[in-house]
Amino acid sequence: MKEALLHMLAENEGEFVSGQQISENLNCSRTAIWKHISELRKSGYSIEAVQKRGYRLLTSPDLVTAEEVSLYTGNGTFGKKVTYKTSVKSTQEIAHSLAREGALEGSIVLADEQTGGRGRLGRAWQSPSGTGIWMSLILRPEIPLQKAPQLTLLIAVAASRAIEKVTGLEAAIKWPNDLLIKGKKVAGILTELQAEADSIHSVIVGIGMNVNQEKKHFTEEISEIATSLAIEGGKTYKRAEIAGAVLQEIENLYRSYLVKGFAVIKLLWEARAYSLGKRITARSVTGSITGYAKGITDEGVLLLEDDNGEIHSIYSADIEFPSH
Ligand code: BTX
Repeated sequence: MKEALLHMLAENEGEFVSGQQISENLNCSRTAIWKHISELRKSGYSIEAVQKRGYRLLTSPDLVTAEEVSLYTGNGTFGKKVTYKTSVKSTQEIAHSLAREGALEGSIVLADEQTGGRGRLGRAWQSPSGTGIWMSLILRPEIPLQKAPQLTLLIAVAASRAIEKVTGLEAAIKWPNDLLIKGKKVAGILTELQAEADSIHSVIVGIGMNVNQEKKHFTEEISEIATSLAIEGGKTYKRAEIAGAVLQEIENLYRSYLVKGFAVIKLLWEARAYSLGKRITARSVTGSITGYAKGITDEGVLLLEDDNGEIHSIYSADIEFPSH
């Protein structure tokens, strides 16, 4: 009800919507409307109320609540079911238990702050409050287990396209899971599976995107390697708008992927790839190899040619750019 009310006000932004119109459309009493208006005001919405004219939305806060995100998900089904928390350890943890309880594909978990946000290999992901998008999305693709890495690449393409659509900024993809603007990390993707034998129950896709941080918000450890959309764009953005665009882009690419396969995604990925053709070092638990990044396979595996001309298939690694 609160969500529907906000939709009505947002659709008529700057215009008054009468109490009668609202109560007819939403089938509720004037008292109920007033209660929801008060709640929205408490969450930071500035809503003018004028007798005989009705209500008018003046400004909205930068929130990633279910109500806000639903304003930007269009006709898509991804992001229609939102679990929003002000502060959590990690949205991945919540999404994992929702997935085990049978949550539908496209359900998301969003938090304003994560106190134990995680990256790959147990690394930490800094997720301060009110600054970024910390989101986990539940997917249930009917694909063989070995194709799961393709999803990380699909999500990276979708997130990069969403950034470009909303901000005009170009974010390049560093294999497999980083988005970079001018060589600095603006977003990271963490793909985790719930699987048995070789069948996938669900894929929990974690997306962390730095939106409105200023340089001072980053700790010393990452201040030289991290950036945000606000730093690069020179202005702040509505996080819900970007989250909505990310979900719409993911859903479009994902639907096409399920029908047509990885070929189109591969082309889109290569067009945005940062590391292709460059000399790189792929570092993993089993050691490191230096050479030229030649491309990705149809499975989403990185091909690296070492100095002896031997081609290596890299399934999982961190990519570094050696200085010589
Ligand atoms: P990653 O392992 O590739 O990157 C982690 C590394 O990135 C850290 O070791 C640090 O150097 C750097 N880093 C940490 N925080 C930031 C930041 N805010 N901006 C830029 N660089 C940073 C990348 O893992 C995958 C991250 C996924 C995060 C999402 S947020 C929603 C979901 N919940 C959760 O706990 N994780 C995911």
